[in-house]
Amino acid sequence: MRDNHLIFLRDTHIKCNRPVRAALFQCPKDMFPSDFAWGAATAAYQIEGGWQTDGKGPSIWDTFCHEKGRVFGEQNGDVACNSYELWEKDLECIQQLGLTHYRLSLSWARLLPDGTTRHVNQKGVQYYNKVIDDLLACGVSPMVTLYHFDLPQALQDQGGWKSPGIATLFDSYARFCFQTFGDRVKLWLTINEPHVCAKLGHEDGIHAPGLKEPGIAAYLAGHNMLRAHAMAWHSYNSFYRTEQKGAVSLAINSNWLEPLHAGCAEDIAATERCRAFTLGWFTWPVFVTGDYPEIMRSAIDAQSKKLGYSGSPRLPSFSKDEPAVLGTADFFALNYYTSRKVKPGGGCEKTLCMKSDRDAEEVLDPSWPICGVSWLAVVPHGLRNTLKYIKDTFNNPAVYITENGFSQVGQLQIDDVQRSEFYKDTILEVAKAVQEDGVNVRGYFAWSLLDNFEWEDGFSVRFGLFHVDFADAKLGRTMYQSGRQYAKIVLKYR
Ligand code: PNW
Repeated sequence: MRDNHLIFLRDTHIKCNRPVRAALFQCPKDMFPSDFAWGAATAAYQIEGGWQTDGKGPSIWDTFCHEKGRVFGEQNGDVACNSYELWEKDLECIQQLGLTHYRLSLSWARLLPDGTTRHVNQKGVQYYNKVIDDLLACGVSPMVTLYHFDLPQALQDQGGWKSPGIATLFDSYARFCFQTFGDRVKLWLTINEPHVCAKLGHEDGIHAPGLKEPGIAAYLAGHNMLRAHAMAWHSYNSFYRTEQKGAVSLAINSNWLEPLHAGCAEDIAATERCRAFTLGWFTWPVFVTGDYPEIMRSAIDAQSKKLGYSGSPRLPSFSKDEPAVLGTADFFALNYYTSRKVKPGGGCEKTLCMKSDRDAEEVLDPSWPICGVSWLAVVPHGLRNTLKYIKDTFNNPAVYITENGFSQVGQLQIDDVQRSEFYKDTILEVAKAVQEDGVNVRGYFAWSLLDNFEWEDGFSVRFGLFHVDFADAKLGRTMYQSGRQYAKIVLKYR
């Protein structure tokens, strides 16, 4: 069994500063460290189905999808890939790819149906025990996300992420998971993409819980996510680390950002603001200062003043009486998909909202190809730039790329040439980041193992390395050409 989860914290002797060849397969085998994690990722709600099976409680995504008009084609994750019953099929896919690691998330409401440890659903525990044990038996290390967008509905009914009490409830859930699975799971992520969760769920209302409370709720929800994350990290650190010897972080999504016009002072300033309100929002507290970026706070305060807002501060402060948020990541987990050019503007002048707080508009460069979904411009070198930025800004942390991918929409193409090329091009950029920029990249996880429920886009957007035939009750999995390509890469470099 490859049991390399600990080495990454101490061992950084990657041979670097070598020029990288123009084509990935011309690069030598030791282009990546020998213990590099080659993985694919999924999330519980997107694949599991079994939404009411064996005592699972409802989550906010169950509720959201069952409301009219929320999701493309009124689709939902009731069945999805049915990984709850077909896990062994997923395991076969993982083995066909030759992965060293698999990133999955736990459904909080499957383990704790009402969100609290008062009632544990043993069937849920058994399910994840089997998944973890099967992976280890096949020599695959699990990376486990505790929270990937699917809050137990019972906790939403008590205020969800807007309620301060959510942090201690999350901490209890996290401790339960460390206690139950931590003997075998050595890589943990607390919360996936707090930025997407907070903004899409509480500002834009396009993700569950579907709240549209612009300029207020997202900052509050994000704040409580950071408090929850910090408490869970401290719990691990105090009670589990010595014995279990794992590592805990949170997954940060970030676009690569550049000023629309390279020399333009306004565009440069807008880019800085945009970065502060996206990547900075969750990384400054955890990695840099223990508080939000100064330009974020001052922009929000100025806007509150301008619009005569007199409620409590929209961007909360961290209390000195709670576990510190600074220093609560054992590695940097990056979800990277795309890039943007930035210029000032985009706000809704007269009303409170995040857009006018940040006064920065993201635009696409017409030279970037769009793949599948409209937001996903394909910019592989944006990943290298982001990795270099992380090295320089956060003091050279160990980095896992916990998600990266390319989607397909419309006509099904199993021979997905463009997506195959994408994986080669992108992983070449990772090699350059390692070799030429000396970034301590420890792993790469493709999003996603399977075509799955792509949130508000339902099943219309396919990110899988395996196609899933949702029209057939058997939900057969078929490897895409991009899956074969990724398997070739993994085989050469693992
Ligand atoms: C991530 N955006 O979400 C999630 O972690 C996955 O669950 C999801 O399937 C994947 O990316 C692909 O979308 C994102 O609007 C959602 O920029 C939205 C954005 C980015 C990432």
